[in-house]
Amino acid sequence: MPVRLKRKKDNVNTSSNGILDVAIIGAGLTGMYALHKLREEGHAVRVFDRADGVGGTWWWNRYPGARVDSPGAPFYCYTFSEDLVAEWEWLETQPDQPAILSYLNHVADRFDLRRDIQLATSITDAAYEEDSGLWVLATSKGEEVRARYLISAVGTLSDAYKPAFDGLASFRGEVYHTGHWPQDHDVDFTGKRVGIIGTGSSGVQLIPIIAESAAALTVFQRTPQYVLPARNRPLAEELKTLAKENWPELRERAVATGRPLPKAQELAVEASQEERNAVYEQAWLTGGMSLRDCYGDHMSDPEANELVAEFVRKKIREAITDPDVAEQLLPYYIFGAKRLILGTGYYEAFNRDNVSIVDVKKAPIVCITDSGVETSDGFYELDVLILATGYDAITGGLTSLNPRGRDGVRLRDVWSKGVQSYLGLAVSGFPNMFIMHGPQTPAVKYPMHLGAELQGDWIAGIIRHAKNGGFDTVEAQAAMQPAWGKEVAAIADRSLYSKAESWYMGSNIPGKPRQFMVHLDGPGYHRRIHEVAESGYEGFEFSKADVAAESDAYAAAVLS
Ligand code: N01
Repeated sequence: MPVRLKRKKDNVNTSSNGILDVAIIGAGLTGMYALHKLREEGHAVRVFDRADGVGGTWWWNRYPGARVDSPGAPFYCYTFSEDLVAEWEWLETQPDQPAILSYLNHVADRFDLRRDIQLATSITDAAYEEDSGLWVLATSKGEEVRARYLISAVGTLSDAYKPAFDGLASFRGEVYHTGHWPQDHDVDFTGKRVGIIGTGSSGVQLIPIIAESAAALTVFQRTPQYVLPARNRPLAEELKTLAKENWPELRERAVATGRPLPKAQELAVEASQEERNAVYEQAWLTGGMSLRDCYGDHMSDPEANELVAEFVRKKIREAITDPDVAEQLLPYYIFGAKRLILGTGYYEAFNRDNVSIVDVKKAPIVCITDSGVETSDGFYELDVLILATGYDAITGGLTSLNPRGRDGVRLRDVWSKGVQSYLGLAVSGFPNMFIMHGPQTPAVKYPMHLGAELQGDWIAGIIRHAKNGGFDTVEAQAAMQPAWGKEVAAIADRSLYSKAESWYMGSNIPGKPRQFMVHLDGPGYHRRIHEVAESGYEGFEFSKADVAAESDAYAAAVLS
């Protein structure tokens, strides 16, 4: 049954014919901004989210210790409203999950977003209808929703990955995934034998906290990480003032350079050992991403990268009392190629008597039994098992919905050998569908909220362009996609980010095509999409719904 979306007094933006102008999936930071922007443009918009509250990743990731990493406060926020910047008070350099969620709730109230957000509602199917040029969505509530445009704002880290361990379902203790932490109760580790699989950002934040109360904590580590000290602390008054008083310039600089504050230009390879050590020590004390950012060549020159990598290894050796344990925690791959992690007391946790580490690269997990984890050289009895095993990153949120484009072609089939997109915003064969913070965009390498705003503005612009021209359908031309893929890959090849296994590459998910999914030049990306807009949206085809239906050969063409 189509949902009748009637114009209501309290809901001026819903359409009178029951058809939305825009349906947005996801009420996280991208979806919320898109709603705000598109509603300002006069569109009938509705956002759907499976969660019971707004906030996306910050709604789900409630595990103890969850807090933001780079760039942290006061820059981890929306930038479009100076009033919002002026009125919100960040208290810490790395705000924790409750603080970020309150901020996002404040934004939802401040801009009256909630009236157009439908929570606790999953989109279970999304299909493009050729004749009408509309997207037809099915919801978990049994509704059918029709919309001219579909925006995926499902998030880059929303599709929790649970490895298919044999016997996982048979475990009789408590099992949690960090990305689906219980909403309704605190998890009590007191006196329990806890096992955690995974030492990415989530595991690293959680481990020292569990260690404080668990009887025993066993960390199942596959790959050691470079964990930098977060050094979360109260946000200095000067920084608060600097941000509030100089907001337009800081925003402008962030748009132009990807950073609100200037980046170091000096090169590690050109500094003397003495100078470099002093700079590294200072950066280690300052915390956050200072160590990565204290020289300009860490992520481009392998020699500089090895210098900073060795400095971190030295710090790990110093932090851990048992040299055998330290040895297991030492990373020997490109520093920063896996996302860098900010920790608090992470390495020190391994000095506790109740914490032990198991190298599951050497002795892989064989199965989970009803009472614990069995590896190839031992059995670990547990009361609680935590999966800090990450996400089907960047694409998983959308491919798990698996929308159907023209001729019923599924996105997962189109992307089976790797992502194809134009500007990371649109996919040929999926007219009127736009993706925010998707693959082949700088989503995770650019200030998050600012990136969402620039993409949201761009999408609003192309929809306006179509509307003004009397067009119903906008579609990326298939011919533009290979060149875009090459452009993204070429930038990645010039950096060190693509030189290690990571979720940026899809290598954390068995069977996922290996492809560097992130556009590493954030400012360049935003200039590029701006130029496309200025050119009248070169590479997009605009048409009327009735002439938009394509030949039967279409499916074969996109799948070839
Ligand atoms: O996930 P991850 P995450 N057997 O993919 C291991 C953001 N974030 O949730 O490295 C054994 O990084 C896997 O091992 P390996 C941030 O962008 C931000 O921790 O693949 N182990 C790895 O150790 C982050 O990068 C914040 O060899 C298995 C771990 O599980 C992203 O989210 C906080 C395994 C997964 O690490 C994801 O972080 C939290 C298996 N079969 C998250 N499968 C902040 O803002 C996987 N692993 C601070």
